[in-house]
Amino acid sequence: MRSSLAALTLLCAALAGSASAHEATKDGVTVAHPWVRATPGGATTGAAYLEIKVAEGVTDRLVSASSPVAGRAEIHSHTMDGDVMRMRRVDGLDLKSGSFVLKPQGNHVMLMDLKGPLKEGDLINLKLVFEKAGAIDVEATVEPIGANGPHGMDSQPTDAPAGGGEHGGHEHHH
Ligand SMILES: [Cu+2]
Repeated sequence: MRSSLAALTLLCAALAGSASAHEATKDGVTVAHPWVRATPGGATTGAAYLEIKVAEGVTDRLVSASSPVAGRAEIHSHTMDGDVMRMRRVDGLDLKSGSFVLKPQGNHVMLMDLKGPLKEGDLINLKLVFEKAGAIDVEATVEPIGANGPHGMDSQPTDAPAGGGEHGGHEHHH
């Protein structure tokens, strides 16, 4: 684990130092630090997380997402239903100036109908479509199963059982 975190840190430094699309800005909307969780073999869904930074005086709306690794992608939010965390599909996320972090236990992009497992250390393409800024393409890093943040930040183990099924084991509602 320690060596893989080091590798990710190196990877991140390499990405930051290159012209790769690990972070991309268009019309005042920046998509930063996109990452996904690695998936156990056989999983058909995964989740992508990222930060959206919106410049002063700009409003926009995230309306859809897609990735070549997934048959389709949906924007999901988390809500508490009593003690049960549920996620549900939303039509979009309204954005105004500031920082919006899509993260575990929060809003996320759900990757559905995965064409294969997401492997730690890989990079996957992720396209986010905004109402005004249009499509922004980035490369998301694949972080370990159960990671809580990109590049080993905040990656202390969660309460979820090891390999706890797809997507943290909470219930899916559609
Ligand atoms: Cu979800």
